Amino acid sequence: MNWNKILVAALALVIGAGAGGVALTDSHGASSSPTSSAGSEQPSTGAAGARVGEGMMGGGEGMMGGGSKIANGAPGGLVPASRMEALATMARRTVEERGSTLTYRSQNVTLVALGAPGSRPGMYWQLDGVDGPRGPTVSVPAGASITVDFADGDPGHPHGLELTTAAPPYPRMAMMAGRIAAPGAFIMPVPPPQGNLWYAVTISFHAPPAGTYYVICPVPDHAHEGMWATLVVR
Ligand SMILES: [Cu+2]
Repeated sequence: MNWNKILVAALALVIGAGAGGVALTDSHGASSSPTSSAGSEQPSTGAAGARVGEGMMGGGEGMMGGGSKIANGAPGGLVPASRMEALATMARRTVEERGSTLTYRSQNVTLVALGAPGSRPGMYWQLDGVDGPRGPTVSVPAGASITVDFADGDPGHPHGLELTTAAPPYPRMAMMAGRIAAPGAFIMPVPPPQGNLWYAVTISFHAPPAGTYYVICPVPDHAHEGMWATLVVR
């Protein structure tokens, strides 16, 4: 299937039919297609999506349909902000934190990734309760099973997530740089919060081979403006 066309169409839906969608259509190319095996090993995201979303909006079955290899159930369920903040606090208590590096020793990694949840201005990730921009760095062991509990906590801005092979600095269309680093390591952008309810999506994937990867937001300009963090597989 034409992965890029589907992605661009879905992005346009989320972002609106404005300049962003047009620019994406103009700039996408065959070179940025993921490998044909992308998603073949990914676990059922329907069940995972329901973990955070608790089925409020049928978290696992998104606009792409249950059989999608890339969408991972976007858009996710609407979840109270307090619940996502509690998950982040819990994650921060269990991860080893040194400076802005968060180290997981276990093979089971649960990362809480919140899109610019309002505690500071600009485009940034908050991972396990630690704010970017351009950070923090998350370190996981090789072979880890990684679950990402994601939500957009940023009033007025859609956000998504991609684990990419492309290193910063990022162009405006960061999602067209590099490729998705592991099957399933992608979340289609979701709409901004509705009051105290945040759109949340959970994905699970296997850590890619040892190396350095980056967690970016695929919405145009966001990674360019600092919405990226580093994932080291050691
Ligand atoms: Cu974003």
